[in-house]
Amino acid sequence: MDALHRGDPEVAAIVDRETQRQIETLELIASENYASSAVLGATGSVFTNKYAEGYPGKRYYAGNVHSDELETLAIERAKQLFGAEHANVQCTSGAEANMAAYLAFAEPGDTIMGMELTQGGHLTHGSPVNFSGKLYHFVPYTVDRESETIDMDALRAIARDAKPRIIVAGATAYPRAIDFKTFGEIAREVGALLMVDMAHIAGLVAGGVHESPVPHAGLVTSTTHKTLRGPRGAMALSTLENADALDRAVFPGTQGGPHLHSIAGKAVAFAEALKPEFKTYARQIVANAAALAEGLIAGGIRLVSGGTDNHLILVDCNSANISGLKAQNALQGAGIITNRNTIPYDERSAYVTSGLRLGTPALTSRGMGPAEMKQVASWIVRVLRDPDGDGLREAVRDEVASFAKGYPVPGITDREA
Ligand code: DSN
Repeated sequence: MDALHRGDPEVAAIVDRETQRQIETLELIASENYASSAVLGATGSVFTNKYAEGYPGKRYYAGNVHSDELETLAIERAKQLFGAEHANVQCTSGAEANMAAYLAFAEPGDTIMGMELTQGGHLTHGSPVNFSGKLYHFVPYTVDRESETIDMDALRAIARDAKPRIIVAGATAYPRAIDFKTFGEIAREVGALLMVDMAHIAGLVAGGVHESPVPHAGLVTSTTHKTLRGPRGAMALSTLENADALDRAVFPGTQGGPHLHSIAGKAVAFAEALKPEFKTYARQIVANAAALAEGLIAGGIRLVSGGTDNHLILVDCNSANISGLKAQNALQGAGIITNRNTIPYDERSAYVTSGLRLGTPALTSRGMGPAEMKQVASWIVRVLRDPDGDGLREAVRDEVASFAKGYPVPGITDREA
């Protein structure tokens, strides 16, 4: 029996139930993944005990000799992985990384361009209910109604007109490749800083299957727990020119003591992503998304933009005559975990939505390939076509559970006791 079970059986029992859920269900939330045992081990290490305000070599507390070693290692690995001149690995979340970015490079009230949340952007890209939309003058850009992709000519016209201080590229529900080179050209033309939030695709960038934003952007923010398979947390990369402003905006600008335990997990994840196997993993995520998309289309389901170039798919639930909310809940009943999402120009509310977002990073981490994606697509189509079907969800849930148990879960079924 481990220390948690001995010390707090009540919490241990909840953790055990969650562990079982993660084993028995199919995790298709595009932003979730399974961290390795090594990442979990580092994240659960004694670094959770330490305060270390400041940066390596310039701390405000004593006892940081090993914190300095750890953070320096994480920084060097992040720079190597993404070919960046500078890395800040202290950001505790993607939202805080973005907050630091705006604090560093804009004044309250300044104009910033970002992709509208309901079209695939992020809360911190200017949503009126978020600090970003309250403190800064965000000018949104959208996708084209027909192609449902970003129209770079339209974006250029908005940028020329708005003359933003910052242009934010990056999305949470955009199934297509993002043209960072053209974003960079537009930003230079209008005198803006290009900031890329690559949280969703960081693992694809690290694995070489999505264009890197680093050569085109003055600043890149990212979470570390999505396609990158690290611990829950974030980071920011920048040019040398922007390094000091970024670091000051992270600490002391927006954060206090860094989460060193999370930085330990990030260092491990960066090393894992530097291995050749990670390139194979990233390629497999994309191939799996394409196979899942094919299976859904074959089942008569419409996908936003007609398909995918990356790790995610946005299903138009109108093609199954249900809402995103209903689709998400019916699939959950069948052991298939997804999240509802608005689709571009959605006529339903952001709570109900007409879309369903699916992603393949977590299933790929379990070793599944295109054949398994075809099976998953057929379950999804069955449930979407008959979400209230008598006994259908229960029957699919049993099939899913016995199928899922055949695939190891990194960090769970391979963890040493
Ligand atoms: N919650 C994240 C996602 O699911 O995309 C974004 O912060």
